[in-house]
Amino acid sequence: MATHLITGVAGFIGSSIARALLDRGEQVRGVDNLATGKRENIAEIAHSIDFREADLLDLEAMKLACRGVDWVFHQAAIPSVPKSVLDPLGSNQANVDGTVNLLIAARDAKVRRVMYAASSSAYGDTPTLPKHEQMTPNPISPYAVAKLASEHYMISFYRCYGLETVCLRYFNIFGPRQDPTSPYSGVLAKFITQMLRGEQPTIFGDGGQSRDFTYIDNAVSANLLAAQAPAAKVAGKVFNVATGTRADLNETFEILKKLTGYSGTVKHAPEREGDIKHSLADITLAREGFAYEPKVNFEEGLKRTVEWYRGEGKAAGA
Ligand code: UD2
Repeated sequence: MATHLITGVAGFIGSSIARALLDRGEQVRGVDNLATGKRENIAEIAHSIDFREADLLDLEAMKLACRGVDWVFHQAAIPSVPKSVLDPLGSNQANVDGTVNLLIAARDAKVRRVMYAASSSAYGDTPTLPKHEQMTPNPISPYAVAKLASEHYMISFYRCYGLETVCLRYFNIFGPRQDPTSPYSGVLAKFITQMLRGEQPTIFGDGGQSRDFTYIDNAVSANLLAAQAPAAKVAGKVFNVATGTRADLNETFEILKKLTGYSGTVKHAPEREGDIKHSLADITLAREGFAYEPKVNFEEGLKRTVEWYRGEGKAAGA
């Protein structure tokens, strides 16, 4: 049976991929240094996976983790624009040095394919919408630069060593288990939990900024499809993973008011450093490359996410 390695397995996206693979009866190994990942995300699957607490910066640990592995889903990262603005070195270490270590380990272990959690932030603030993969990247924040640098490493390892790599440029993934508790948490996880608690959320800027918010199930399915697609279609390539639609923060706040029952207002604070204004993906390449289709649209994704946080009592301030 094939073995799948997930880096960042205790994170929101990594743990979701793990559950999907287990549902298919696959064998899963996972590494996480628990810097941003949480054991509770893998609590109910802990007995079914080979979990190793390890840091990507530990090359020997990555070599051990890659031993006997066929597919790697590289989700481990410090995923935050503002955090990278405060600590560019830390962002680079986790998001670039860690990736290079993993790639060396995967190459030496003769892994069949590595799927990489790339980021829509690579496009930066270019005015053209939707963003398509042929556009010249224009990263703004250190985080965006680091995620883009790792894309280039992915492609380089395909070109130089023949290690099949696929870069999946995620567009603002959201859903159950996204950590709402850090000041750097994704906006939807923060807003939903705040509004469920009756607390006033803060919009940085005028709220006109828009995102191609993508429900987690879509990202999971993109990973599974990319792993199985013919190499000629995906290896050494970059694909947007999104829905091809966008919503701005003001309209999102209105939808969330209905879903959460929050009756208050929103407050405004200055725009964030390194922030980009609009983000929207062209998903044609992913459709052609591995038959990707967004399965869950934005509103349905919001509904499911609100219900999950409500059910988990996350809004109570975990
Ligand atoms: C970027 C990437 C995303 C992913 C993520 C890291 C883009 C377009 N997207 O997300 O794909 O890699 O980094 O996980 O670059 N905001 C508020 N109030 C809050 C929190 C956030 O107004 O309490 C705003 C924030 O200023 C921004 C928007 O909400 O304009 C989205 O912020 P985010 O941190 O959820 O994600 P973003 O777009 O930086």
